[in-house]
Parts: sequence; C-alpha cells; structure tokens
Amino acid sequence: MDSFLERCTQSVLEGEEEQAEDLARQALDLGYPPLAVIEDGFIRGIRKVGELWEEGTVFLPELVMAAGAMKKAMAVLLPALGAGVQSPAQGHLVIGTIEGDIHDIGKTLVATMLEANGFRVTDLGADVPVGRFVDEAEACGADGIAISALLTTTMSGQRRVVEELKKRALRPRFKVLVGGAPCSQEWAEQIGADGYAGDAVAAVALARRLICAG
Ligand code: B12
Repeated sequence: MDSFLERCTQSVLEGEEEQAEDLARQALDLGYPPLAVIEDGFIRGIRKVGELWEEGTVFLPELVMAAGAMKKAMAVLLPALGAGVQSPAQGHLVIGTIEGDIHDIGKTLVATMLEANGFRVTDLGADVPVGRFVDEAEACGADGIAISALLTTTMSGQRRVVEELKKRALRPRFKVLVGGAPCSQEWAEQIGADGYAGDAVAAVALARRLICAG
C-alpha cells in the first residue's frame, strides 16, 4: 500500500487524534481524492482495530481512541467530498443510526456521499427511536429512509421501522435502505426493506436505483 495511506491507517490504529487530523489535511494538500483516503487509509485502521478488539488484543479505551482519531480525520475530509456540488436534489432521504446504537461514522459517510451526489439528506444522528424515523420522513416529505445498524442486537430495529411504516400505511411510499456491518441483502429481504448496500458508493447507487428510477 501507498506509504502515505499506510500512515493514515496507522494513525487510527494508534488512536493519534492530532496526527490523523494533520494527515487528513496533508492528503487534501497533496491532491488525494478524499474518498480514497477515507476508504484506503483511515477506514482500514478502524476496521483493523475492530478485528483486534474482537480477538481480545486491544480493549475498549483503545477502540474509543481509534474512533476519536477517525472522527478527527473525517471532520477534515467529509466537507471536501461534497465540495463544488451543485446538482439539483435527486430525492430526499432521512438517515440515522437505529436506537440503542451509537455507531455513527459509517452513517455520516453515507449521508455525506448522498449529499455530494445531489440528494437532500436529513440526518437524525445516532440512537434514533423507530417512530422518529417515520415521523421525520412524513414531516419533511422524504422519499426514503436510510437506517444504519452496527450491532447484531440493534439491527432488529430496522425491521421495526418497516413494520411501523406498514402500520401507518406508508409502504411503499417511503423506500427503506439498510446498511451497517451485520446487515446483508438477505437481511434486507427478510425484513421487507427495499435494499442493502455495503459501502457509501454502493449506497448512492442504491438510492439512485430506488428513488430516481421510481
Ligand atoms: C468505531 C467502533 C466503535 C466506536 C463508535 C464511535 C462512533 N461514534 O461511531 C465506539 C468505541 C463508541 C464503539 C462502541 C461499541 N462497540 Co463498536 N465498533 C467500532 C468499529 C471498530 C468500527 C465501526 C466503524 O466506524 N467502521 C467504519 C465505517 C466507515 O464503516 P461502517 O460503519 O461499516 O459503515 C459503512 C458500511 O457499513 C455502510 N453503511 C453504514 N451504515 C449504512 C446505512 C445505510 C442505509 C447503507 C445503505 C449503508 C451503510 O457504508 C459505510 C461506509 O462505507 C466496529 C468494527 C467493525 N468492523 O465495524 C466495532 C463494532 C461494531 N462494535 C462492537 C461492539 C460490541 C461495541 C460495544 C457494544 C462495545 C462495548 N462493550 O461497549 C459498544 C456499543 C455502543 C452502542 N450502544 O452503540 C462490535 C459489534 C459486534 C456485534 N456482533 O454486534 C464490533 C463489530 C466490533 C467487533 N469486531 O466485535 N464501537
């Protein structure tokens, strides 16, 4: 791997907030495409920390520090993703991480990429109650609801959003997109969602397919 991107990975692995932020700035100065630095640099670091945590080689404080470094880098790089975008809104999505779940790095990346590709996005943040997804989608006249879940214990909330929409007779008016590490296409089908995407680029393609084509 490119040694600069390797340093980005390493800064997250070591939980070095200042270094991560500084490398993110340098990346933009050096002309690296922001998405490539996020995916091939910083995300590699956070995923590796997750693996080490699962193996029991690192502990929660290190995981928290790595997430802190990741967030500092993202704060520099996310605005650059959308720079210069002036395309008219392709559709409107409400997005959030499901209740009980505070993981918001991937959700925020997806939200930014959607915006960078011409979608209007209402980001509800993390730990969002099931009913709030539906209330907000109705209130702002969205076309779809995008739900992130990173824990096997919280992904059932995605199913409850679909059930709530059915209860309020709002299917198929609002399309439902799901994502996050434990999710899959099979899971989306099982809970009656319209689609699953495994990363932010695929999420944009999915939103285009479901909303712009529909
Ligand atoms: C960083 C992190 C944290 C940080 C979160 C900081 C934050 N503000 O987000 C902190 C330290 C707080 C944390 C806490 C916990 N964590 Co944690 N965490 C992670 C870690 C290492 C990385 C997640 C991440 O940011 N990835 C980078 C982003 C860019 O990727 P992503 O989230 O997958 O998103 C991409 C795609 O999934 C997709 N996507 C995401 N959302 C959506 C939505 C839609 C609609 C679409 C279409 C696509 C999409 O696009 C994104 C961009 O490419 C993961 C490991 C992993 N492999 O996921 C564990 C992990 C998710 N955590 C785990 C656990 C267990 C916990 C804790 C319970 C630990 C504890 N004992 O307290 C708590 C839970 C707290 C809670 N209630 O939510 C486990 C979950 C295991 C399981 N089976 O459920 C994991 C898998 C670690 C592991 N290997 O065991 N965690």
